[in-house]
Amino acid sequence: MAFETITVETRGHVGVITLDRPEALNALNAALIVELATAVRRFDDDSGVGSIVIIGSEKAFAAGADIKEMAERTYPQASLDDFMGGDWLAVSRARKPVIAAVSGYALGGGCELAMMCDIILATESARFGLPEITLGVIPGVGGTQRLVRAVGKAKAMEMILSGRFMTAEEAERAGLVSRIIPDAELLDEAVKVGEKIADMSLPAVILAKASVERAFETTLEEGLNYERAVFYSLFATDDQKEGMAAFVEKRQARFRDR
Ligand code: DAK
Repeated sequence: MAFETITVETRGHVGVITLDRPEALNALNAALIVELATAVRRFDDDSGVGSIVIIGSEKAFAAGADIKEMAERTYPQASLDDFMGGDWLAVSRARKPVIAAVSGYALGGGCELAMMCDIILATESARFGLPEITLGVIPGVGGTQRLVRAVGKAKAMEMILSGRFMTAEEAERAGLVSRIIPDAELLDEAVKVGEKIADMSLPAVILAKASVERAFETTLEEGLNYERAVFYSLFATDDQKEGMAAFVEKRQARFRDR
């Protein structure tokens, strides 16, 4: 499938998806969401890929869902069509780690897309916001739930109720952003992080991600039980033997994802 709204490449063992609608600040229209979901699922299924990077342009990661496309929707249409269905959820359902590399605007659905990713790296120019309230609606694809978990109630409420944007520096301080990266190095650094992850044992990576996600879904006791069960299960992998033997033998581990 040839893509029209994104570009896709593989760098080493990292799948890189670039959102590519510069004329609309990468506004997420239906075509882009379908293509993004297709590319994410493809990388998730590709045994040569260990992690995925999603990046936009210097000016915008994504300025939200496409307002021009959404403007004429009616309530029955929005609810009956399931509003683009499961494709919006593809990133949050990826089993492999997904890194958002954010420069410029990450607004509305763009901010929600970044928050579906597992790690957000950002440049100083990054601006995060959920301005849906200024359009007479509210965030619709995770914003009210994920932002509060990432930055706490006070900041989430202010941003969602007033539409205020957060700078990269504030977002890093608040815990939304993992690190701030110089503009020119954003993609290379994101790929470097992705490559580092891809070098690890994939079963361990997938289960580590699933365990962290559990922390948001369950009680501490249940989460600890889940973590312990996963920890024990990894002793059934060859990669556990290799990882620990490599440490003892003072050499680099070579994981084979089994
Ligand atoms: N949609 C469509 N076009 C957009 C856009 C958007 N979100 N954002 C920017 N553009 C277009 C502009 O219309 C303009 O196009 P032309 O007029 O040149 O044709 C071009 O991109 C450049 O934008 P500006 O001229 O406005 O550029 P500025 O630098 O002056 O301003 C800005 C940049 C990002 C501050 C501004 O463009 C802006 O405020 N954009 C809208 C931000 C926003 O409100 N985003 C939230 C949208 S609501 C769901 C899934 C998703 C969602 C909900 C539910 N389900 C699956 C249930 C998500 C909803 C949203 O994201």
